[in-house]
Amino acid sequence: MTATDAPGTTGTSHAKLQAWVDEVAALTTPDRIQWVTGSDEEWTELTDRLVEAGTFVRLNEEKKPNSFYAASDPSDVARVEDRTYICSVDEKDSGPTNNWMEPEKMKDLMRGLYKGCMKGRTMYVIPFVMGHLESENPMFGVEITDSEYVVVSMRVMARTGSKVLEKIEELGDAANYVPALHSVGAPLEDGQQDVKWPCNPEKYIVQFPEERTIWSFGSGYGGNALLGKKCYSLRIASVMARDEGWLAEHMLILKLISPEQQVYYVAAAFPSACGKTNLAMLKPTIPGWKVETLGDDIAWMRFGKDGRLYAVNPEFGFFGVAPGTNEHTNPNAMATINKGNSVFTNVALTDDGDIWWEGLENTPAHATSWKGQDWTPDSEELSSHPNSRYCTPIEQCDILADEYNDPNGVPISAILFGGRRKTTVPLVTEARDWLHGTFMGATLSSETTAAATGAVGVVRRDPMAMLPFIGYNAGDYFNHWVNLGKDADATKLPKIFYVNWFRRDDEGGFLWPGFGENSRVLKWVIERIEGKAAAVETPIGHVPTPESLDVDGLDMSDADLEKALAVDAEEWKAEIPQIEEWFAKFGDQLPTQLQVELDGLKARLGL
Ligand code: SAT
Ligand code: MN
Repeated sequence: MTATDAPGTTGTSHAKLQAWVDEVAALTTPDRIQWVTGSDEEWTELTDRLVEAGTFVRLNEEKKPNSFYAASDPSDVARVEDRTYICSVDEKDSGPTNNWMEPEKMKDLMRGLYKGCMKGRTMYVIPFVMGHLESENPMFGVEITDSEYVVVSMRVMARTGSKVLEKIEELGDAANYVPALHSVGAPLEDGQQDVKWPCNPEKYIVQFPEERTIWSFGSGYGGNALLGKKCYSLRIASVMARDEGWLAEHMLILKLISPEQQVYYVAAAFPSACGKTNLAMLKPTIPGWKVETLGDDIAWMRFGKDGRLYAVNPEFGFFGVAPGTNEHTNPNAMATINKGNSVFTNVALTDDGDIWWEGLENTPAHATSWKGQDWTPDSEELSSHPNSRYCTPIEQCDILADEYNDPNGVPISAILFGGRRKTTVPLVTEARDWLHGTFMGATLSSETTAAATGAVGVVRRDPMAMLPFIGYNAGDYFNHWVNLGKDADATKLPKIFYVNWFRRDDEGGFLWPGFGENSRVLKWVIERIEGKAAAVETPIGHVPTPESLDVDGLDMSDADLEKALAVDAEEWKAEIPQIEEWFAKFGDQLPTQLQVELDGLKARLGL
């Protein structure tokens, strides 16, 4: 049997798409080809297959209906940034923050890996759209994968299936779709027994920006394998956005309703595992304020006819960090996952067929850890990997804003940048203008987390929380931000703020309680926009006076509040060489406007 005669469900009338699928099948030689329809029967068939293979454990129907537990290979638990490449034609277009290889060289290398890599497996073809199928210019993709886990997860995270394929066929050559090829890289010899989590020690996550193509090999983990997410909606989409004058950003989108029923939309960028999902679904502690959510990870922002910046969440689900999520930190996420239809990866499995993780209420007396070992509260090892995830449908979220379904998105009033810093960065700082806000974003720093492999807790610059996701030269990306501001009506641009929920006191404890209390910061942000709240001008921007922040009913000493808001000139002076070193990486690609901002900051610090 040749690969292209592999039995399978029907193909497509779209000649170019069919040709690509045939070409991939000929290279990867799957036993079967299945076009993903998105039907309920298909979900049942796939999840049954995963249960049979041991990849999934079906959870207790009463606790988590139609939900599944999976434990990955211990080596395949996070995005692999050192194996992630932007293979632009010209090396300069990927640098200095991305890995690069000549596109043809990478393709040769990867063709070698893909050759026969789907033997013994089914090759799935997943038509999907990021954003709305009804939008003016639907952002299609087609992912080919040999992983049922990926198919099931993609169904939660993106709009997939026959309806999407029909639209691609209807549009014919006018349909722009991103071909995205994924394999776990674990072919099966005849009669060879599969493992629960097939993957390959050699991994490549590759974007070809000019061709708008994605090739991924060797990993089954979310950000490496669900190619609609980071690979398409950030890396490839950021290139499209540069070319077309919009923004593809690593941002949550929330709707804030004041006691006077005024509505504001806020977008916020934080590095992975720094609380985007919690902020997106925040339950305000201050009376009369309400939050609804639109997205927790990605925002596509385009200018509307009225000159304002409108944001759309291209995703269809939440892929949230599990540990630390509970009824206090994120009651809305808990309610969402408790409705079921979810996949939990690398958490602990309880004896009654439910899931548990560090920080969740009702600690079980015994559970099976993500590594498949007995776990009790006395165990030294964690029950769940720090980057363990829940994957759950966004439409199950009780506080999902109606506007989520509007293909035109919502007009953004404020953009927050934030990182995880023990010192230096105050609770909230308002930028003087868009350019200063761009400088704040470009110099954003955060301590690394478990969301990527590598050391945790190391301070690194993470511009706009996009360091692992900018699909082109980061200097050009800064320039794109600068230019958007230059060309826009300044009065209509979102105001930019820099927040840090993670500042510590001398004993190492958090100064600010965070979570629902962050509504107090959101209130100040809105009052600044309305011209109502006071601020002190500091070398780094406008910081709240202690009186201007609503701390009514908050159990926090004046001294701690002052420390949380403090701008310590010595700490900032120590920050300058790091920023200079960071900017030096960009050479003449750094927009002069940002150098001018840095010079201004230095002058204000008396340097
Ligand atoms: O694994 S993902 O990249 O999708 C999640 C994250 O790290 O933000
Ligand atoms: Mn993310």
